[in-house]
Formats: sequence, structure tokens, C-alpha cells
Amino acid sequence: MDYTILRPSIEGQTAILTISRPQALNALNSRFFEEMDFYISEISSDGKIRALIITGEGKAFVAGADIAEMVNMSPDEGRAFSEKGQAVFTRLGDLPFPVIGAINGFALGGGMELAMACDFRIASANAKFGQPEVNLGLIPGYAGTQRLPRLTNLADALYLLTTAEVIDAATALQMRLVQKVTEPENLLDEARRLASQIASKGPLAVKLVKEVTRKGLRMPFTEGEKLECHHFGDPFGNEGAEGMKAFLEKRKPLW
Ligand code: CO8
Repeated sequence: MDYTILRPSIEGQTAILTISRPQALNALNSRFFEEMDFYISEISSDGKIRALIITGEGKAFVAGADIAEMVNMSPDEGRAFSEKGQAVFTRLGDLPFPVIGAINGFALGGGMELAMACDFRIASANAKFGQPEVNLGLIPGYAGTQRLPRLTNLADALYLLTTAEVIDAATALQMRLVQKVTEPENLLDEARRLASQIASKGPLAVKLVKEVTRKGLRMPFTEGEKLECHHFGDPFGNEGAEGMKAFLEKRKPLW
């Protein structure tokens, strides 16, 4: 597929995906979801990637779903647009390595939902977050109502969802919506540093820890314990044996 909105690149074991539709502040349209879906398939079969960074070009990460595309939709078309977007964001979160949101500016509506679909987020000090859907008489459609209270808490989530208040990066950090804030000029290097840090760990262990943690949130505690126990055994005899041997031999593991 020809990418017209996404700009993918690979630096060593890190993939970087830049959303590049700055004339519309990177608003998410159908074409974006087609390209994203294709890119996820492409990257999930590339065995050497250890982390994906998602960022935006220009002053926005993403300023929301494309309002111009949605304005004349019927209720059924709205539902279909939501369903497609939710499925793509779920596939993104299910990638077998961490997905880091590098939030460079406005992350509003569908943009904040995309940021929340990443495994964790770092933000530039000038980033802005909000769920302004109620300003338009809408509700979030890419699982924002579900991810936001899970990442923050019920009251903070309902506060943001009902007031449509736009918050700055420092407030987002306080709410634990983002994990780090950097100066704008350091954002991508900090994301690269985190990606390299993760790439130096056992790749099977990183994949499993992400899978068990994410799946565990969707099941009762005791089921999650069983899932962890099951996968705890997987690295023994291969990657885990090398990691433990390397520790005992006081050397770096060879993954
Ligand atoms: N959709 C379409 N176009 C957009 C969007 C958007 N979400 N945001 C900005 N643009 C366009 C503007 O229309 C403008 O285009 P043009 O130059 O042709 O007039 C261009 O981007 C630049 O924008 P501004 O001139 O407005 O830039 P400012 O710096 O003055 O303002 C803001 C920046 C504050 C970010 C402002 O653009 C804004 O408020 N944008 C809309 C934010 C918003 O409401 N986002 C939520 C959208 S709804 C949503 O995301 C629902 C998600 C769930 C959908 C589920 C599927 C059904």
C-alpha cells in the first residue's frame, strides 16, 4: 500500500510511525485507519522490531477524528466508523512489543484515544490532552470511555469526558495519563532511548509480560494468576536460561 498519511521508518530495532496530515492537524479519517491496519500487519510480521514509537507531524499529535468526514454520517455509519477504529486500536495494543506514544502537541478526542491505545506515553511539555466530543454533541468512539477510567480513575475520567476541559502535559502527568514529560526538542530522543532500553531486554520476556499484563486486566484476578503461571514457564530452557546464566557468569546476555 502507498502510505499517504503515515510515514513509517525503522531505526535499528525501533519502528517509528509519524502521522502526517498536518494541514488537518492529523485528524483521523478512513484512509488513516486503512493505512494503520495495513501497517500493523506489516510490522507484526517483522521479527526484528522491539518497540514502536507513534508521533505526529507539526503542532498536533492528532486533533481528533475527522469532523468533516463524520458530519453527514447516519447513526449506523457512525457505529461502523467507531467499530472499525476500535478494532484497529485493539490490534495496535496487541502488537507483540511495546507501543510508545510520543505526544508532540494536541491529542484531542480520537487523538487522545489513540494515545491511550499505546502501551504508555511520553509527552512534550507543550502537549495538550482532552476529550472534547461533548462540545460537538458526541461521545468518544474509539474506546476512550473505557480506557480513560482504567488509566486514571472514574472521577478524573468523568471530569475530562463531561467538561471537555483541555489539560496540559503537567496535569496529564499528575493524572498518570502520561508517564514522562520532556522538552519538545527532546521528545523523540527520549522515546528512542526508552525503545532502546526495552530492546536490550529479553524479547520473549517483554512480549510475554505485555501480553499477560494486558490480558490479565480483562479477566478475574485468579484467571490472570493462572495465565502468568502458564507463561512463566515459557522462557525456561531458552531465553530465560541464557539470561540467568549470563547473570551468574557476570556477562551480558546474548538474546
Ligand atoms: N477534524 C477535521 N479537521 C480538523 C480537526 C478535526 N478533528 N481538527 C482540526 N482540523 C482542521 C481545521 O478545520 C483547520 O482546517 P482549515 O485550515 O481547512 O480550516 C486545520 O485543521 C487547522 O485547525 P485550526 O485552524 O482550528 O487550528 P487552531 O490552532 O486554531 O486550533 C484546535 C487547534 C484547538 C486543535 C482546533 O483545531 C480544534 O478544536 N480542533 C477540533 C478538536 C476536536 O473537537 N476534536 C474531537 C473530534 S471528535 C472525535 O475525535 C471523536 C472520536 C471518536 C470517533 C469515533 C468514530 C465515530
